[in-house]
Amino acid sequence: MRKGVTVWFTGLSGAGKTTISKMVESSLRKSDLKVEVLDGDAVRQHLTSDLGFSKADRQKNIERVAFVSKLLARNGVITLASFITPYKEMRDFCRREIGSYVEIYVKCPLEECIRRDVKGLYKKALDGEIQQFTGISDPFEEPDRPELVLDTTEDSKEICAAKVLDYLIRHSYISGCRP
Ligand code: ADX
Repeated sequence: MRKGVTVWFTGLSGAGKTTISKMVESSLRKSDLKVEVLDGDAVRQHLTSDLGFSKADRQKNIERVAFVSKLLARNGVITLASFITPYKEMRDFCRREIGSYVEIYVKCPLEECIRRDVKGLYKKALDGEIQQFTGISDPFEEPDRPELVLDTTEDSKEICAAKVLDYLIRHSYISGCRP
């Protein structure tokens, strides 16, 4: 059985984590690879709906996802996990716990995320309607040793997805893949 891997997308809300992971997912599926997507907004509606955004709750959120990712990896699945994962200690936990772990920093300046404001949450956070919002009233510690950095202000989503696939091929997680 092929070795599973967790591709962990970290970055600010609106940076492009979900968009890129969906593109990677579709390419992997076309190549008949076993793939699963775990995404912050969806996971928080189901697996972690009891949790909020305090540091302790974010920690629990990430711990549960890491646990599921580990089970999937054990069964040869490529898991694409998209979570802000704002604290270094959380990402270090994932790396230790999951083992087969590729960290991808989806980089986008805060000003650009605020400009995009896809979900309208930055406006609410800036207006004080949402507390503890990452980048506004809660920290985001930049990753210091990600396997890959994707800059979504420089590269298109297609190029970003291609860079992820290329990384997975070069490190023998997959043998090839159609874009
Ligand atoms: S994490 O910090 O625990 O990794 P996660 O990725 O699951 O966060 O959830 C982030 C998503 O929840 C955001 O993209 C946004 O849609 C929503 N959200 C709601 N409130 C907040 C908040 N206070 N901080 C960050 N994201 C929030």
